[in-house]
Amino acid sequence: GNAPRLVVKTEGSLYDLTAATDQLRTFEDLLRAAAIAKESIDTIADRLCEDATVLSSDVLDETPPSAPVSSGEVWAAGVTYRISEEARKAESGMPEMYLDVYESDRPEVFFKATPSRTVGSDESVGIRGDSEWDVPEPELGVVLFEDEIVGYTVGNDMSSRSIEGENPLYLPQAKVYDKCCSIGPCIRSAESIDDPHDLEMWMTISRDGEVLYDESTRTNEMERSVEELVDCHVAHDAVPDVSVLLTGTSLVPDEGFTLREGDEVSIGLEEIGTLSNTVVEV
Ligand code: DO4
Ligand code: MG
Repeated sequence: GNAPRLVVKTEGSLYDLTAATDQLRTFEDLLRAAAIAKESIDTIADRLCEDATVLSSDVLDETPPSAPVSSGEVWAAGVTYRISEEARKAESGMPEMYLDVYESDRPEVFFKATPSRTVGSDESVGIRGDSEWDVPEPELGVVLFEDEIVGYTVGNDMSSRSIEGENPLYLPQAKVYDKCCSIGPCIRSAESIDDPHDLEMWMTISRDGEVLYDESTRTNEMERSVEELVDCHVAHDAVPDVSVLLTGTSLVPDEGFTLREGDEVSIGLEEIGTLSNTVVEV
């Protein structure tokens, strides 16, 4: 049916935790159960897997997972990779402000999306009908619970470069609109990732079966650490218990490229997974 189920993927198997205990239907439920038990999410999930139903690995192909965080807010950091700083300077009428933010102590952190504007893997992401130049932004997503990093996910900070380029004060319109954000396909627990600052990241964009963009990079190209971005995100602001912070785009298609309805965007992050979305005009 449409009721959410919580699934844990280990190296070998897939487990349905909702079958083990009807209390756990979302990732947020798992976070709260771990907090009450004063255990890590890995420890509690490992224990629950002993009583959980084992699922066939085909289940996730037949029923793609929805966005793995369904409450709270998504925020995003910007201009954290040199490639993003250069792209922004090129598109903007006010280029110097982007160099300032790349180099200054205070990073750029902005509000990105509510759950109502966020989609999961295999759902559609939006481009605005009043925008002429649109790109996906592949980003490492940090998942926070009560201001602590509990996991990582893959994010797509869909952006209108024409609207942002026209005037920086239009940034909220370039960034926040229907289906502007995608996260998924899963959350990888923080304790199971060796180093979030050294992961390969790649993106492909296909149109009518033809690959138009295919590039990769590593998160070690990021100018800032995830801890530094999180500290800035939660300072002086009571962010919701559960929130996702995207950490800035690491790949930017060439200037001549804009997304069109029907394009397929896939963003992969080593050790986490691949987030795939089809583009729709909103
Ligand atoms: O400064 C505008 C947004 C930057 C951004 O989203 C990024 O660098 O990823
Ligand atoms: Mg971005």
